[in-house]
Amino acid sequence: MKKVIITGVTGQDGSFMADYLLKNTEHTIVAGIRRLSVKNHKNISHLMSHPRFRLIDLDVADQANTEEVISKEMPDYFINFAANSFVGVSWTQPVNHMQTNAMAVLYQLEAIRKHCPKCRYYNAGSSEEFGDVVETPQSETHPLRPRSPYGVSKASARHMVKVWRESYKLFAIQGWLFNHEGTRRGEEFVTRKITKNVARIKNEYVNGDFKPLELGNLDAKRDWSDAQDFVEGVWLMLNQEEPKEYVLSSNETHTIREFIEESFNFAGFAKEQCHWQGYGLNEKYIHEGKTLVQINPQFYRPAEVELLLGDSTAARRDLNWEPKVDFINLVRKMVDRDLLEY
Ligand code: G4F
Repeated sequence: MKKVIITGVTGQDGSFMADYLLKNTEHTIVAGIRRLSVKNHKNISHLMSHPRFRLIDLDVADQANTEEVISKEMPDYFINFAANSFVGVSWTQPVNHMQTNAMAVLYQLEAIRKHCPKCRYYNAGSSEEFGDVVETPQSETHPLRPRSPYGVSKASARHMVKVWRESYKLFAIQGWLFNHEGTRRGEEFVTRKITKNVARIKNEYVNGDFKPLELGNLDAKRDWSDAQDFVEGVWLMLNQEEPKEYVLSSNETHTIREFIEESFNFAGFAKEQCHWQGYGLNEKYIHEGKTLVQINPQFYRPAEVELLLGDSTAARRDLNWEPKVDFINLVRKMVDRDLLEY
């Protein structure tokens, strides 16, 4: 029986990874949790009494705490999903992003090098590292051209992982994960913000009095997948013979506008009965004379990654991995859940 430390286990990816490993392996999961005065255990409440699941205090931004945990636990795997993952806030909290997303990785690599160099290490990388892209689709060979402090923090971590892997022969990798969503997605990310608000509007619409959903740039294109498919890809990446890094993506791209249309469509606001009206800041999505969506300039970013489209050919070939849920089914799954829970 092996031991896997997962950080960020209360978040979407960490909790899905814990579910996946408890179901598909015999390993013990040691889940690192940052101490908070108000607990945010919703995504792991179903695991609390599992005999192979244990919580420990771990603040990844604290070097002493990180080294103590790693030297005491001596894990076989360390999966770092703890991060500030919301790109939009990284302009107002850039230092915090560097500390949590980059310096924390350095603390982990150093502790693993000193105390358990056989431990297999995964850090969450991002397609945001590709930034203002110069080739489409983006594969493992695309240059790093980040457009946000978040992207810079992830690109910095990538360089550290590479240097520690090559200098100390660690099994340390950082995949490039394109956008991945699901029913545990945080409500500030655009997909969940849309599906939550679609559920709200669907319920309030009958009274005729509802506040439209407010968004920023509707023309950005993203390559969206299901987060549950991605945790499997990460685990396959961690269990190859040699430490190689891969892109995980759906290999399809869609605009925010398409995500909106499909979400409202599933909730009963048929695409054929809705239309877009106006341009730029005045653009609106209308159903029978009522505004469902409007623009709020506050949700625009100082710099935007306009287009992400992944090429995960290498992961599909070498890891025998492929996503099971496509764009339409991802939208349907998220809308269905939010309608049910509203
Ligand atoms: O959902 P988002 O906030 O995700 P973003 O910025 O693509 O980042 C996500 O994916 C990355 C992988 O590519 C991860 F590394 C990262 O941690 C995170 O999971 O925004 C998606 C797009 C952006 O272009 C944004 O400008 O949606 C646009 N958008 C338009 N209106 C909005 C809004 N985004 C948010 N969050 N809120 C809006 O109102």
